Amino acid sequence: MSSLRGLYGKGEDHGLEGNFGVDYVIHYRVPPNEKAKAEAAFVQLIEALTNIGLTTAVRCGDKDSLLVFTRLASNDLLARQVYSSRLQDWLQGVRISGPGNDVTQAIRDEPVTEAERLRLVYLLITESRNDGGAGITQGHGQWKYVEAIFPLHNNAFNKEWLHKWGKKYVLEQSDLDEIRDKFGEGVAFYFAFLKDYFRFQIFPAVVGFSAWLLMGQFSTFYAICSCLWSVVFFEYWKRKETDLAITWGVRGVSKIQHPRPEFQWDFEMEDSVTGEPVKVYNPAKRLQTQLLQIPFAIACVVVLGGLVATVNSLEIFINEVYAGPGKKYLGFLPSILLATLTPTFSTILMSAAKKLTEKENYDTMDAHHAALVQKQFVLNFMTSYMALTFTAFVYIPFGNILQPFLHFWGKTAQTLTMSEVPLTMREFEANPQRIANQMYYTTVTAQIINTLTEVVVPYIKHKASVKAKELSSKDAVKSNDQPEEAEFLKRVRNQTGLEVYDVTADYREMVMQYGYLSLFSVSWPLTACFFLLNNWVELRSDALKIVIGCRRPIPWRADSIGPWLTALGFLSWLGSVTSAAIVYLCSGDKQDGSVSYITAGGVLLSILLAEHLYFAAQLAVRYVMSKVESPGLQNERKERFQMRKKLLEETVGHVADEKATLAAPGVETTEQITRQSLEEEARQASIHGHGSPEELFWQRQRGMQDTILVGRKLIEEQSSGKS
Ligand SMILES: [Ca+2]
Repeated sequence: MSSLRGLYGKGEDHGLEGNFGVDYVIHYRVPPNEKAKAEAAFVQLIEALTNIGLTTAVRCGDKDSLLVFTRLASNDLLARQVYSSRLQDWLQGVRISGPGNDVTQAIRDEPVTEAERLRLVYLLITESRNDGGAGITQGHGQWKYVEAIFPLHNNAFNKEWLHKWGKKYVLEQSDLDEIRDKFGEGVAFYFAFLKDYFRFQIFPAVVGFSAWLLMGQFSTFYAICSCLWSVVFFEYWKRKETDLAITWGVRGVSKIQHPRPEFQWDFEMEDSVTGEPVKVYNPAKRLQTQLLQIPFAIACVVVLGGLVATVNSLEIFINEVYAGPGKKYLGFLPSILLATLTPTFSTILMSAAKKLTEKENYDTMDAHHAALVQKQFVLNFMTSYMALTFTAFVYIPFGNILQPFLHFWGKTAQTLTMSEVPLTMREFEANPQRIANQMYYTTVTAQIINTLTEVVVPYIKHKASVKAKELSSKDAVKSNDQPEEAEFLKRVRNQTGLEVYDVTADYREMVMQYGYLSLFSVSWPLTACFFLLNNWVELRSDALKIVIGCRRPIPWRADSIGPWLTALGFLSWLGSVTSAAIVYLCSGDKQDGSVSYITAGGVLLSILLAEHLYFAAQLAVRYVMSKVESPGLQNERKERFQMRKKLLEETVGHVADEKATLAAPGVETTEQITRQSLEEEARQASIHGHGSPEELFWQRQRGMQDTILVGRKLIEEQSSGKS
């Protein structure tokens, strides 16, 4: 079979050499007071890795930790994994054509990408033993000392990526394909979405700019254009998403579910369709927990809504009514309150959301993730849009109902200043410009702050912590490194300290931005212009964030932007309602809150409400119906399952027979070092020279026993260095 590098397309060599061919690094913590336990678990770890066919090598990590390097022991194993995974994909309906019977040919026809290789190795490491993996679950149970399992950045590619995107104005499909090959479809879908979203924004930016010049705030023309735009964009993206999934050969992968290791089941039963044992958690119990979402949502509304109403009315009081002493400085008070209290409250609510989702105890990663995203969305919706909603729907049209609030603040101010003379107050009058100022803040100021906190701050923090570590442990760690490995090991230790890349956070940022555009941009039509600028930078700064601020993500596959599509659809729909309502309520001279006007508004709103309640009900029914499997669908599933099972048994059994003579590759490398083998090696070395640095790296520990011995020695040294 071709060499390891032969499996890849051209131009990949450099990256592999840069990382000595390491597939994954396992950061293994050895707490000084649990040394014996950690050592025993370390031995189990190396054994488990070796048994599934990985070669291991151990080096010293930073303080009280080891770095376990792993890579697939043989090309045959890689070929078998790739083939089996592609075959499964075909059987699951993800791939349109099967990989054929010849393993070597199949891989030659479609070279293995880095992302595919890394994903398969990750699955090998983490999948349960029943599924043929090592069952290593990071930080859980037996593996609680495993702090992280991550692939290493391909530096050559990263450099080129940043360089290329920095010079280009418009990104092409090939740019996305490259990301897909290196980081998997999960990340590639995000960049694909952002790229198209950016392109589409040119339209509202141009229309918005013209509307701002010619018509100002609250123009009906802009509202109509903006709504049409969001409908078109949403429908376009739905199609594009499917198209991309087909191009990348991942359509339907979201149906292949990965079991969640933390899932706790009540009992096992036989699946009525497949006859296989399935682990079941009582659905009634889950429903009970899910019902807690209602008080959660109410808590979000009360806490964040209350905060927004309080702080906003205070701000209105200070800026627009109050004319007493210290007005200049008091003006900052509401912003400070909002800036400190909002993150505090949302952190508390977010951790509640996480706990709640964990309690809901989903059996698959996707279900868990979707449930969490749903709650996050509610929370973000409140924190992002509350203040604007308040201004657009309370302050501008019905400013009068704020009087009691303003009165309250006035009294408070009077008490606080303890002055006998009544404080000077101005007559309150709602100012429609207020919403434009708020929009300016969210589109310009907040976006700049966001970019800084997203990329610059974490980078500086990381650099500082690296420096601090270097200063505190200058001695032991470095002196053990072989000179030719020192640079590499430094890089790896560096990466262990980086954050985990979370594509969800990036999606959330963009979806929330889409919400501002769709819900409120009618009150300040320049919105899209600034978002357009921001997103040109965002595409590049997010790339930079992955490269310098995060560990390389596990290259998961995806066939869409996942639960965010629903959020996008919801925001598009809501945008049509809010835009219409804002134009109606805020434009013209209808700001006096007269009775006839409010009745008219009430009528309009109730029509809208009824109409949209109908849509919501329709959606809900569709959702529920899609959960109930009809007999026809069940039959189809049964047939498919049987076909899959039969074909898998036939084909994989056949492949396994073919390879049986090669024996398990991991075990092969653990043979005892005999005199003959040493002599043979010396002979080989004298013929070929001493081999590449990559060979040397892996040959320092030849097999499982060596790695275990060296690891134990390192643990011993680290702890004796302490005492
Ligand atoms: Ca981002």
